[in-house]
Amino acid sequence: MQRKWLAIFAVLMVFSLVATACSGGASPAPSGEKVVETVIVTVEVPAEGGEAAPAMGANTLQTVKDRGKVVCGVNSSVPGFGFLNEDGSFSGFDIDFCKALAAAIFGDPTKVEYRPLTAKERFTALQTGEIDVLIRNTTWTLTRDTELGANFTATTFYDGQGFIVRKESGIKTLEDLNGATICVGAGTTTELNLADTFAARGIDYTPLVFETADETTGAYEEGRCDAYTTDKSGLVARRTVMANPDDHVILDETISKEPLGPVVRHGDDQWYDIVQWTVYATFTAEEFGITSANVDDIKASTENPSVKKMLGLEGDMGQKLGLSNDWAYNIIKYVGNYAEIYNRNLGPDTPTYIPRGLNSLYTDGGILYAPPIR
Ligand SMILES: N[C@@H](CCC(=O)N[C@@H](CS)C(=O)NCC(=O)O)C(=O)O
Repeated sequence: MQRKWLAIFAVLMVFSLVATACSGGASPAPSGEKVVETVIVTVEVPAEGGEAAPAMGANTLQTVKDRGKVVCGVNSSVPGFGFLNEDGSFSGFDIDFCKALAAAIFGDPTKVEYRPLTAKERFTALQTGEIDVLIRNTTWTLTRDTELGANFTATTFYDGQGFIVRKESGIKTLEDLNGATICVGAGTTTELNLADTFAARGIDYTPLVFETADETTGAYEEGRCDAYTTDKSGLVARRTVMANPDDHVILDETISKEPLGPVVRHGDDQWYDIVQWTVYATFTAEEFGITSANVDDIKASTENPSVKKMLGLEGDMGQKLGLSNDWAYNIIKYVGNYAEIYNRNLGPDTPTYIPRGLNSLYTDGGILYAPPIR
């Protein structure tokens, strides 16, 4: 049957209070006003009723293989997570999962094209097929999972929203922020949580909304805001690039759940599986004590059937994903297990140190739990 598809661009929800990126200006919202997330999404609808629309690039794996690289939508301004270095390279925790995916597919972690995206641009880029996967401190929510055509794979980092203030302000609690001006990024869960939480607690505030972290924290550092709010990981990260990091303190309170992880488009289950099991391979390698340093020795000597399956010595696990059977070996060899990825970017020896907390394996008191590779 011939099918016609009509692509319509819909501004799903419009938040009128967003600053323009170019001007860097921002217009305050009247406190208490309902805030909705700003996203532009492409929706495919059948011109004549009937079957469901095929997803953009429904065979993403083939597209990626033909192209010879994965196009990964990332952040470029959050040190430790997604950051564009002066030499033009990207680094961070999210970046390492782009590399892990490339290692799983190509046996080569460098086969990635990084596409820096603002919070507001990211879902459109995913929808239109501009990127294969979004790995950019993106929170899994019901609305994004449904109306935005996004599918969230395994959570790589359990986070929550916090606030940073100047130490000299003496602000210690959210209630101390009554009457404050608060800097926040557009197109984020952050804006929504801020509005909901402050309304529910009767705290009066004025948001100043910007499209990039540089603009948002810049305005905060200039003293235009009393506080800057984002995911706590983002607060730790962005404090490291402030002029005087020690002048700022992150408040204890966490106002939301922000499960962050890689996102793919609706409609390509195989690709979803590949991205999800790439993450799970890093958890499982940590659980088994397999690292980039010992993976070759373990592969040569192991008698453990679970390890054999994971490393491609039996069971054809990779083939079931559409990959080669050394997919997980390549992830571990070239990028490392979850602990290696975490410590490289967020460990005690980094400027962006964040204690593992919830992001420990379930065997260590955290909530990272991978289903069995078998
Ligand atoms: N996890 C939240 C927030 C993600 C987010 O984009 N946060 C901002 C904080 S200002 C950011 O990372 N901005 C970096 C940039 O666009 O330069 C979400 O998914 O909405």
